Amino acid sequence: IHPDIQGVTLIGVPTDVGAGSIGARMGPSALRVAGIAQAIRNFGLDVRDSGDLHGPDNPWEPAVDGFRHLPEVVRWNELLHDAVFAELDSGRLPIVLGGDHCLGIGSISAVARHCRAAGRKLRVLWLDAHADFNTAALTPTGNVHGMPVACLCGHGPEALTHIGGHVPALSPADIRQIGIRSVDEGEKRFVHEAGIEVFDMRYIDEMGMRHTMEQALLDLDEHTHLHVSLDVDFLDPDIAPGVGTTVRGGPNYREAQLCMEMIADTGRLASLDVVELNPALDVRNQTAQLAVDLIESLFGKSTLMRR
Ligand code: B3U
Ligand code: MN
Ligand code: MN
Repeated sequence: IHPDIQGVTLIGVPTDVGAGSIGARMGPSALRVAGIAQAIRNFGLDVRDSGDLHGPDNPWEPAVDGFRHLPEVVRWNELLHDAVFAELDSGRLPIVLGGDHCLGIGSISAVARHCRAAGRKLRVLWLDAHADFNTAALTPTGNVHGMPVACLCGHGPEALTHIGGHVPALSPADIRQIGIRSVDEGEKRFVHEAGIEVFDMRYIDEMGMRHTMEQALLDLDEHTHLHVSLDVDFLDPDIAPGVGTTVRGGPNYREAQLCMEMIADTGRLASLDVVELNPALDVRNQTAQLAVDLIESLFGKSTLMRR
């Protein structure tokens, strides 16, 4: 992790207002039950669990003007923005325990605001089966968990794009997407138009995870804040069934572990989202346990014999 980090704060965000199925609201509990706090404490870090944020219920209504539950999505993300910004401000590494991936908007807009104020460069690794670059016009579902990257890049309703006080919160040049294998047609065109660097599964299959991560982590320096947004559907559903939108053909355990180890080796991790875990679809909490296992690698657990 980043050398300036004073400690780690867990922020539970029990909601699925941006998702197409309910259950991700139980994600924070499942990650706690899988032992996330102790796993990070074992590295000698000061870990504080700040509990869960309290926001609106999921009204489970159809989309209005291309968005499902927009007022509720806005409220949760405003709350999360403030919580993440406060932790970064006190020198701590926030871990967002989602909740669905619409929460990337509040989390990363706070990270971007912090970096702007602190004069840090920002690199966002978006680990996901999906590009999450839809807009109201492009979305086939209206689910805002398919839109956070677009919102962060300034394409979305003002109530979401301006949460961090600066529009756009992110430049496409700050983002690297890894593991992508399910992108809607219009969304694909828009991702290319925006110029986001995407390491899709075809790339990973042909080039390997090592080369992929070397590319995604190029040009980090001592001033870089590295944010990881881990959508659990990044992982192959054979090892991670507990997500609402599984897509086969994802990274296996060894690839995912190497991905996390190479991020750890940079020593630049400064914030993290763990989202889309849906315990209602899981088997014996194995997906939460896997997420915790991979987070241990992300924090520096090494299987290396040498050194
Ligand atoms: N692209 C589809 C599916 C989707 C995106 N993110 C998730 N699912 N988790 C959509 O609804 O926008
Ligand atoms: Mn996804
Ligand atoms: Mn996602």
